[in-house]
Parts: sequence; C-alpha cells; structure tokens
Amino acid sequence: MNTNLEKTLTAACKKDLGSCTTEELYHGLLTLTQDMARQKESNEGKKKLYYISAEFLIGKLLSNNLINLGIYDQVKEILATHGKELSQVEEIEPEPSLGNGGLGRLAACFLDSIATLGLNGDGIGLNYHFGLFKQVFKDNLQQETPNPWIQQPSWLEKTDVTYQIPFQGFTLTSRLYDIAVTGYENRTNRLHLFDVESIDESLVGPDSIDFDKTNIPANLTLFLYPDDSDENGRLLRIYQQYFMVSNGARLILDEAKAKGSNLYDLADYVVIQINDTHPTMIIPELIRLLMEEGLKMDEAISVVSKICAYTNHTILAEALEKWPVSYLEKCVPQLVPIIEVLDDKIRRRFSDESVAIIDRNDTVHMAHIDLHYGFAVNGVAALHTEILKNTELHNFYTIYPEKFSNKTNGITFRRWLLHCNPRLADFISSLIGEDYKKDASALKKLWDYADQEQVLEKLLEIKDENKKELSAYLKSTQNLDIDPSSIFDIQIKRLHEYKRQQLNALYLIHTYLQIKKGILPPAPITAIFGAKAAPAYVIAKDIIHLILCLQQLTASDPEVSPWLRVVMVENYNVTLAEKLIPACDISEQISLASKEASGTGNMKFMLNGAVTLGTEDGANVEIHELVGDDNIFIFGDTSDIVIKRYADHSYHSADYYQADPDLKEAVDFMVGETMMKIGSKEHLERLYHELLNKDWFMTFPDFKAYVAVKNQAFAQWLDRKAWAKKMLKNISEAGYFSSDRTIKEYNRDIWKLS
Ligand code: 26Q
Repeated sequence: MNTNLEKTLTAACKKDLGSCTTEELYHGLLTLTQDMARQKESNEGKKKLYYISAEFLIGKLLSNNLINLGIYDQVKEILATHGKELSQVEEIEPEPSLGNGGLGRLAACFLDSIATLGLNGDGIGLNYHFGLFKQVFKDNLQQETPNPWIQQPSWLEKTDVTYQIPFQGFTLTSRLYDIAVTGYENRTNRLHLFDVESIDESLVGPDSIDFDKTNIPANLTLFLYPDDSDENGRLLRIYQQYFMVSNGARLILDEAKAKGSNLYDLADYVVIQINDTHPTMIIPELIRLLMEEGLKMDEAISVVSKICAYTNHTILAEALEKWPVSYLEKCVPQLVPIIEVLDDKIRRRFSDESVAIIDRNDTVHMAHIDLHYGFAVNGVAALHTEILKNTELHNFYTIYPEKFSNKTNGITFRRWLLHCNPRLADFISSLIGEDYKKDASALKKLWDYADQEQVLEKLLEIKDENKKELSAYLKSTQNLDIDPSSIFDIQIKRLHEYKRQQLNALYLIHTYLQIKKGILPPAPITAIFGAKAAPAYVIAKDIIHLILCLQQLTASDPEVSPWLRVVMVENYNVTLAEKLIPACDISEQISLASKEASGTGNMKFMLNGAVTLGTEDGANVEIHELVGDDNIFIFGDTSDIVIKRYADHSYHSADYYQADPDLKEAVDFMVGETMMKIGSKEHLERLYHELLNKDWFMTFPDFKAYVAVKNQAFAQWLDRKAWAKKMLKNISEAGYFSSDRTIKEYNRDIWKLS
C-alpha cells in the first residue's frame, strides 16, 4: 500500500481517516485530487484548441479523476483499512447538471479524450448555478424543481480572470471559474466556466424554477436554457450566449497575445470548435474585438474565418437557431452592424436566398454564419453527415464541398467502462490485458473467445450481478421493485417525440393486453425508462404521464406483474445512467430514421454488453455494420422512405390505425376505462388525438415491425449461450466508438495540433 498517499490524504482531511465523516473524506479527496491534477498542467504547444459549448454534462468527478490520476485502487484500499467505503463517498458528491443530454455529454467525453491524448485544449462554457432542473414525479406527472449543485468546497476553482461585458444599457463583470480536466495517465487541461459577479441565487425559491427573467445582472447564469416559451426567456438566452462568447473570445485573445501572437497570425495559436450554433456569436464578437485591437474589418474577417469550425448536432428544423435582428438590437446592438456586413458580403456573392445570413423577415440564421465564416463543418455520424450534404445543408455543400466532413461521435471508455462497470473491465483485462484502456481497438481480440464456454458464462454472470446491484439501488433510492432475473429492456434519453418513447409505450400496452388474453411473453420483462421533458414541451410531458400510468397499472395487476413491469426512474441523470447501462440486456434506440443525428447512449450500451433494438438511424447504422445482422435487432422504415414521406405529405396516421387491429387496440386503450381510472383525462386524450391526427414522428408505420422484432429479441434472449455471444460481439466491436478515435480524427482533419 502507498503510505505516502495515505499521509497526503490524512493531511488533506486534517485528521485520522478512521474518525472522518463521509463529508470530511469527500472534502479531503477533492483537495488531494485538485492538487495532483494541478501538477499535471502543461502549457506546451503553440496552438491551442478551445471547445466552446453552452453545455458540459460532466457528471460526478471524484471517481473519474481518481481513475485518470491512477490512484483509484489505492485510495479504495486505504479507505478500506480505516473501515471506510469509497462508494459511500461517491454517493454524496452532487452531480453538476450543466447539460441537457447528448450534446453536453459529448462535450464532456471530448474533454476527457483531449487530455488523455495529451492535446492542448480547454473547454469554455457557463457556470449555471442550478443547471438543468431536478425532476420529481407527483400524481404521475413531471414537476420541475431547482438543483443547486454548487456546494463548498467544490470542483470549481475561482480564478483572477474577470472581464467587463457590454450589453445594451449596462455592463456586467464576469468571473472565471475553472474545473480541472484530468487525462487518463496524462496531462491536465481546464474547463473554463464563466459566471457573472452580480448573480443572485435568492431569485429562485426552493420548489419552483420560476424566476424574474428581466433582471439580467442577477439571473444570467442561474439556469441552463431557461424556458423559451415567452419573449423574456428567449432574450435571456441571447444574453447568456453573448456573455459566454464575449468572455471566451477575450480569454482566447489574451492567451494568444501572451504567447506572442500579433493577432494577424492568430490561426497559428488558436482553433475554436463551435458546439452547435449556441456559441456562434463568437464569430462576429471576435471580429469586433479584433477591430478594437486595430485590425481592419476585412483583415479581422479573414483571421476569424481561419480559426472557427462548426459541428452540427441536429436536423430538426425547430432546433436550428434563428434570432430576429430586433432581439439582437435589444440585447447586443454592437454585433448587428457586423452581422449585416457578413450578410452583405454573402448576398454579393450568391443570389440564392436560402444561403443568406439575414433572411427577408429580418431573422438571423446562426448556422449560416458558421457555414460561411467557419473553415470546417461536420456531422456526428455517417448517415447524419450524408443527410446534411444531400438535404438539409445541400446548398452550402454545393458552395463549399471541401469544408464538410464526418466525425462519428464517441464516448470515453474511462467513465463508460472502467468506472461504471469494473466487473466487466476487470474481466476484459484478464482475457486480453490492459492495452484496450489506451487503444480501444484492442477490444477486437475478445472475439477470439467467442466459442469458449466459460467466457460466455462469465459474461452472463457479470450481467446478472450488475442487474442485482441496480435492482437493490433502485429499491433503496426510489423504492422501485424490479426482478433481477427478468429481461432488462432500457430506454434512457431526453423525452422527445422523435426519439419515440411513445412507440415503446404502445408496445407495452399491446403486451399488457396480450398477457390479459393469456398470451405470455417468452420471459418476464422489465421495461425501464429514464427521461426528462423540457418544462414547456406539452406532449413530451403527456408521454411521461402515459408511462407513469403504465408503471402503476403493471405494478398493481397481479395477473400482469409477474410478466411485465414498467418503471420510470425519477430524475434521470449521468449518475443513474452509470448504474443502468451495465445492467441492460436490450438497448432501445428507436428514433424515427433520419432524426437522431448520432446517439451516444447506443454506444455506451453496446460497450457494456447490451444488444441494440433499433432503427437504421444515426450511429445505429454504423453499429449494425460492425456487429452484423445476427447481433442487433433492426426494424422500421429507412431514412429515404421517411424523407420522401415528409416531402410528398403522404403520411396520414389514421390510415394505419384503421388498418391494424393490434395498433388500434393499443391506441384506444390509452383513453379507455382502465387508464382513465389511473390517469388524467386531459393528458391522455391530448396524446391520443396527437397520435391519431398527426403522429408527426411516424410511430404507426413502424409499430408492426417493432412488435415483431422486439418479440424475436425477447425469445432469443432465452438461449443464454447464443445471447452471450451477441454480447461479446458487441463489446469486441465497440472500440470504434471510443471518443479517443473521434478526437484523433478532429485533430487530424480540423484542429491540426501538434
Ligand atoms: C435550440 C434553439 C434554441 C434553444 C435551444 C436549442 C437547443 C438546445 C439543445 C438545440 C439543441 C440542443 C441539444 C441537442 C443535442 O443534444 N443533440 C444531440 O447531440 C448528440 C451529440 O452529437 C447526438 O448524439 C444526438 O443524436 C443529438 O440529438
């Protein structure tokens, strides 16, 4: 055992470890980790990457930092000799909720890989005090309460960096806080989170996420993406975005100048990756600041156009940001003349109105700024990039084919295997050694064991243990009863109609009705959901209501509950994902083909030995190619069919409802007597009418195929040995989805850091 480490930890805790409370141990470990991380900071490399993002969904940090610093096992052992458990210390760490979902979690995985690969790259974002809301269920409905995640001490380190940020009518003083980003056995980088000095947490009460949206100096960094259903909310988002990019731009210029840049040569020092359009205002803001430094406008535009690259994460029209010029005038008028010049230059070059920056209605298309004035643009999975090139951004692809590339997403194996599934990680190491921890492609060697009975048995045993652990955890934390010997079928992701939790729910109603008719599934099934709905997204909240009603229905019917249980975990977050994913048998990835840009949960499940049930969408397509037809369950209409159906307006959901008696029965059940006894008429009827009259994300056409393929999957699960082989194939092909691979590609093609 490492006595030095024990001494340092004891000093950090300021008393004997055996007499420390769990809180004292957490605080001591936090200090120790921060000190160790600081020693690995480096200022090497002339050129630096800035990954700027409105979201960094980093999850709890203690265990990951201990793993990356190479002291996890030792700390665990030291604590154990004093009668303490590291897992209990992990439990009390609050989870920073600085992201909504995929885009924010991707940014966090990328920071891990950038540091792990030893690249010079920091994150830039905002320090939201309450982050994303905390979800609570009451009367089978979602309610939102604040999640005050910042406690003292915290991972946030206050710095001396402050700036004056000008808005129309007032100026705000900013303050930079940093969080150390430890690479796996490598350097430490930083996540820079800007905050406003005049923030006032007392604007928020304990039970509600409402607050005075007009008091910008006091509210700017209170919440992530506050409700934008009213005008004040939308304006607040502009204030947030400008605050983030103006601070970021100033920090970037200061660092470059300190290293010797004369600003004309900025591209030798700086590359900026713009994570979706939320940070797009950094382009006009940098131009503005460079002009303040004495560059002519054309010079400033030319410099900035060489350093900004843009990632697109969505093809949903409603998620593509557009701001009325009048909003920008109201909040940040200094940017308007610059955006007008940027638009004017484009209009002189191209007569095609669809590529303009400011449209006829005086609305600014943020993505168009990135596409014209960035040097690179990428999609996040092969299919997504093809759709961008051929459809959504086709007119830009025609102008700038050389700017486009694909960078299929990835996940960090440190968090999503080593940390969340130590049983599986240890077993893999025992078979193929430790190389895979740094070179994920080494996982392929696992396939050599495909016919070894003990290996397959051990995989099943690990899955069973993880399922038992999850069951115990959900019982003790959420009082949920689930049977660890049942099939765990899991859909965890933000609630959105395109992700089609409602399709899963229709299957569950159908299966419930089959059981009532005496037709039993091949084995008992536990359908697990986790999802937050945006507070103003009415239909998404109705879908949560439906699922919670099904939870109550299946739990309370003794004829059904031995065969089918539906549960929805409350307040789904990174910490819960880390417990759910290792315990999953079947991974639900059932978005409407063409709508899910990539998905990254699909990769996490695969790596942990779950088998995908999915559509040919996003990265599912690449998973399918890697594992082959026998090791994935694919169903549903292809993206070509879907895109065509939208184009010719040929879809009428009622036709499918009339033609398929099983579907009709399931849909009608939503508003039938049984459900009305459990749920709210208002919510269930609204959802029923939405599906029957619109069903914009085409659940009905895929229903039949989904039921058939899902039933096949459940039947095949019974052949345990054949199933274990599918698990092994999925794990052994998951190496491609390491974010280390993704980051190497960004660096090779876009960033070009040494
Ligand atoms: C847009 C306009 C106004 C206000 C907010 C927004 C907004 C906010 C968040 C738009 C999009 C987001 C988040 C998008 C997101 O998480 N996209 C996901 O990104 C993942 C990483 O690339 C992909 O794997 C997912 O497929 C994609 O849905």
